[in-house]
Amino acid sequence: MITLITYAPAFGQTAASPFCVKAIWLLNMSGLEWQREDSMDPRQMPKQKLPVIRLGSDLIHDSDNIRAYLEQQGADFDADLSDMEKATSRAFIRMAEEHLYFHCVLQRWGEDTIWPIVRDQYFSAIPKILRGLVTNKIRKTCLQGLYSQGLGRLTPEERLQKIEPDLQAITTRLWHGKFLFGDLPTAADASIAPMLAGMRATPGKTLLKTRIAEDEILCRYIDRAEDAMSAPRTNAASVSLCA
Ligand SMILES: N[C@@H](CCC(=O)N[C@@H](CS)C(=O)NCC(=O)O)C(=O)O
Repeated sequence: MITLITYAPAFGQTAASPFCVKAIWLLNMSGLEWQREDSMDPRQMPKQKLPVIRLGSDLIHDSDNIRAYLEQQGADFDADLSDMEKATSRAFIRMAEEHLYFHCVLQRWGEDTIWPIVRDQYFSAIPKILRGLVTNKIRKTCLQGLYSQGLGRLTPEERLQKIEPDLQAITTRLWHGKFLFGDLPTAADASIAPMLAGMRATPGKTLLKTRIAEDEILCRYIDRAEDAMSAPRTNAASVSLCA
């Protein structure tokens, strides 16, 4: 049995991290049997990050490696896609995970009015009296990383300007179907939709959250993706997905 080690649910999302939501959705789409184990502490994990799957004594880290493992087991998330679409799908996944993700992190960790709410949700296991001290260090390291990456140097207004063409690209694809590549969810949806959902679910009020929450096309897409991928597929459904 596959065990997914994932962050716990947060802010109405099935997991605090969009990468964990991606792994959950891929597992559900695969039709394989799996169970979840929640953790808020990735320090014992191979790269000190989640998600990870456990198979007996083996640990597979990184949602992309988890996808590859599920594909080795017979899942085909992009069965109906042409080679050209698969190439575009790969670029969309990178856009989600190497760009949209950092907007999501900055929205939660970088904005002084939002951070205390996020901190108390993520780090509730740390006694309140120590929480500020311990988490200030973690927050500082996170924000230093985003400063080096570059996005952390931008104001929320500048960040919104930077993400806008990505949101437009997603919207353009959605003119052609319910999901990014037609009427069935594919691997790209399991990466893009959790990022957008995470932005919309972030507590408080931010420019980015408002941008997503007021966009009817994106909101309907997030809801559709959650409906389609939140529940495990029966074998019959997964066979047709993987056919
Ligand atoms: N490339 C990895 C990214 C996973 C990732 O960044 N996980 C974050 C949460 S969203 C994490 O566990 N961070 C812990 C840390 O950096 O200390 C994947 O696709 O699984």
